Amino acid sequence: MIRNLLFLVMALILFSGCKEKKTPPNIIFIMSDDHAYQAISAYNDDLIQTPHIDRIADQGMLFTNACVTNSICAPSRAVILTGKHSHINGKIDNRFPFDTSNITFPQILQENGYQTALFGKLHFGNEPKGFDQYKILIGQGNYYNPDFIIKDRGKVRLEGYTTDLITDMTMDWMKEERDPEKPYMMMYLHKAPHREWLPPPRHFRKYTEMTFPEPETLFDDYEGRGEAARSAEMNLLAHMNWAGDSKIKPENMDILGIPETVVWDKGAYEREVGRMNPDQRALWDEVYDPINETFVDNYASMSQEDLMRWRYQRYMQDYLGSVAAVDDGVGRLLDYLEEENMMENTIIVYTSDQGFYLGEHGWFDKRFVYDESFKTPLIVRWDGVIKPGSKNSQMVQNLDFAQTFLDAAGMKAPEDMQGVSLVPLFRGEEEGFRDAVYYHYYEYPAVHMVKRHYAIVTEEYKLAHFYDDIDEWELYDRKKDIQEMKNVIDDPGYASVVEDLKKKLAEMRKAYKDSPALDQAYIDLYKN
Ligand code: SGN
Ligand code: CA
Repeated sequence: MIRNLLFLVMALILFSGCKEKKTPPNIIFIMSDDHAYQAISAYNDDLIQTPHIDRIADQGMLFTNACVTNSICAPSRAVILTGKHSHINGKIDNRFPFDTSNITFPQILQENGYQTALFGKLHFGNEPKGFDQYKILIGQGNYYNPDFIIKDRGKVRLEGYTTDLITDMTMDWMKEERDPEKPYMMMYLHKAPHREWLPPPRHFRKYTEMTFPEPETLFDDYEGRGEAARSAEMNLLAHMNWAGDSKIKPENMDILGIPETVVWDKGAYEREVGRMNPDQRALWDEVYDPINETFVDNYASMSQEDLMRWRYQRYMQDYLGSVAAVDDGVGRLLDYLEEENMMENTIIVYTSDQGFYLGEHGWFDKRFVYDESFKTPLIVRWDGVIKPGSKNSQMVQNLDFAQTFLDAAGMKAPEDMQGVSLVPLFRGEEEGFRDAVYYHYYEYPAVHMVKRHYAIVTEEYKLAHFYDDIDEWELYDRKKDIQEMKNVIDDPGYASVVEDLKKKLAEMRKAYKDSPALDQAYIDLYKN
């Protein structure tokens, strides 16, 4: 009897011991490139249905105010991996390679027993550290028949549609290379829906036959805003490529006498559409030739306004067809995880490297601190921790991922990381979360000509300073002017708000170790 009791007590102690030492969670980080939250039905169902991405939201948490620190591809990725702002990790723009002496969260996870892998677009100009396996696109990558760099194998060309290929390699790794003895952290990183927006053949017809609602600000004349908005080159009518983006064949541009928007307008078409194999090309021509023919027939009778509307529709058709393929891929991965009972103790994140303009303010692209590019989708599922179907409106940033994952894995983050762990938010504890975020964009002069600016954003206001070859401040009242159409910096009614925010912004710059001297150093980088 006593022996039995002793056995029971021992078993209980052992059992509770096991419970204490929980296995760190697996982490699946899904990120697409330039995926606007407006094009995810969990956020907005006016444009597209994304049933699979929405599944993550149904079972997890939808962040309605997630944002980035610097709205452009490679810098955003560097912020995510290092947990540090661009001015600290050094990756301020897409031009210069990532400094691999930075410590990244995958390196820390790997050193502490995680199996790590990365598939898809990285865009760093070099190969990543801290991964047991990786297959990365070269630079921006291509939509069809892409070249990849595979760890320890070098460059290979793959045949097929890139979004599907990235999903295939992710699934293959899950099935064949994953070590069941270790927790894993896997990054599944789509190139889509980045420019030039080429959908897969299965979505050609559906999306090109659709007509999409126009944003209210499609014809913004930038009058109520600043010089930076007026001088940016992101307008659908003025700056989008006719061949490269709208898929008008170069020879049809010649017939109609339409000049190239930029010198690489036709080149971008050749680079992408020209890459297709004969079978892919035949399917493409079947759908895109008639679009071209109708355009050639109608062009002479179209007003500038008609052309703007036409370009918006063309843009949405290809962009959303590309998004649909991402959603298909997410669905395949979720199905697999569900079928194999692998959802337990697994964090699944869906996000984008930044937001994107889908015709708002007449624009495409990103870069600005204005909402559509500053905000980014973020949806997280973590069974047993996150309440299914929950929403969170805190101002979380891509800066927070590194500390979040280290925290979830029970590891201490390096002192110099600058984000905040989101794990308490996952648990529903929102008390005392930050009340303002810092933003800083650098890539100027460069494609799209968006001027350098830094900003402070609170729930109520957005104060931005555009500098370098300009010195302009802008203030937006986020509650009263959701579309950010009126810069109220000179409105006397906001004088005390401006004063207060300028003070807070200066404090924030100091706290994050940013400074006028650094701004100047990064300007000088462009002069050498
Ligand atoms: C390319 C694109 C731009 C885009 C940048 C950055 N032109 O230059 O439109 O802003 O990349 O994109 S393209 O026609 O060559 O694609 S990012 O996502 O890599 O930051
Ligand atoms: Ca991007």
